[in-house]
Amino acid sequence: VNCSPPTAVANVSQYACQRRTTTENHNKIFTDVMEELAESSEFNESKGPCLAFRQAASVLKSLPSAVHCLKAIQGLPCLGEHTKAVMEEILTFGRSFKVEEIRCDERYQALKLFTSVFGVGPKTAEKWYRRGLRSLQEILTEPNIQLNRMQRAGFLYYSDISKAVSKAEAKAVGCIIEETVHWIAPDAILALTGGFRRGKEYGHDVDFLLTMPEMGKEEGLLLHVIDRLKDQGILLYCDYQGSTFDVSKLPSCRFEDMDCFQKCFLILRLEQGQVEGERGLQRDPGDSRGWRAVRVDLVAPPVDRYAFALLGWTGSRQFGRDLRTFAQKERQMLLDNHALYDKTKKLCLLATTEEDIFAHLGLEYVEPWQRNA
Ligand code: DGT
Ligand code: MG
Repeated sequence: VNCSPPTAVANVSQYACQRRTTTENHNKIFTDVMEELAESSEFNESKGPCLAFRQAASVLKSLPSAVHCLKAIQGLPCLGEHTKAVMEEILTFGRSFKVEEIRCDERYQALKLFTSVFGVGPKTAEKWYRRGLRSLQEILTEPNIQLNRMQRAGFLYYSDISKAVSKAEAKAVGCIIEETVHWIAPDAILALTGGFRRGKEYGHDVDFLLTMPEMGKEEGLLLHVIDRLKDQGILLYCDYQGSTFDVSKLPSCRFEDMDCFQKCFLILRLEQGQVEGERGLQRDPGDSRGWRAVRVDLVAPPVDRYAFALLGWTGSRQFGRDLRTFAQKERQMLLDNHALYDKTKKLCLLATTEEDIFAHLGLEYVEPWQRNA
């Protein structure tokens, strides 16, 4: 085995926003394990280890080739002793005993299952676990459990929503959204965001950003879109959140929080016939209904916030996290989905494109398909 480090390794940045990470992951055998360890740490509210595993996975995803021995990762940032021990185990035995132990853990299994339901976060999952519940069936038949509207939809469409959305399905959803939005407002600006903008083949939902070229005109837009989807008979679920955006409170700088733009979390009915390559096909012989439910997010910022929202909603989550950390630690700036604030100059920097934001931060531009950190 050739153990010399890849030449590029010497200057891998600790920040994902200074690395280029495509969907081609040469180190999946390590990163899958690390992401499971991160998830398990998250369930145990161990924030430090959770972040460390996510950062390590992210660095490995950016490497141009597979790691075959520990020597090859010498000098790489964000790989701590714990991570290296896990990698050594995988290199020696082809598996991680630590992660296999976690996979067998009753609590981990239950929390993973419960949080796979739309509308169920770690807190609710933990509450159900403590009440002795272990399966989805037990939750549905437990008389004292009050599900909210989102969770009821989550259970109702569970088998569809827990199935990955393909690129072809995302494209079909894009056609529906585009037609709907432009029927209402021909000059509306619409963009695909999230994982599919980064070129991913599969996703858990389809994310879009929409706005109007004239400030303020975006205000009633989402409600119109929702009405129109309802009229078409394809709106299975809708959670609309009005804007709580307040320019005078910029920047909010609550990193992990949701932004304040008007948005809606939807479940749409997608006809199989509308999906390219699926026309006339019946994928699953047991499923003859010819449609599936798909999770769709729509976010509508005012146009002067569009670039920040686009950058934030394109992700990946880790890429966004590192952009904000880089801004703060290296540039004394605060970045979120709404704005970029220069603490030294005490002013908000304007941007109409993502390129503007990278330039303000003194970063080389990273294309969406290189942000799969
Ligand atoms: P997936 O699972 O295939 O849909 O992957 P993504 O990357 O599309 O993830 P998704 O749909 O959960 O969110 C799209 C991006 O939007 C994500 O990369 C980061 C951003 N985002 C979504 N929700 C939040 C949030 O609550 N806080 C912050 N800071 N960012 C968020
Ligand atoms: Mg997504």
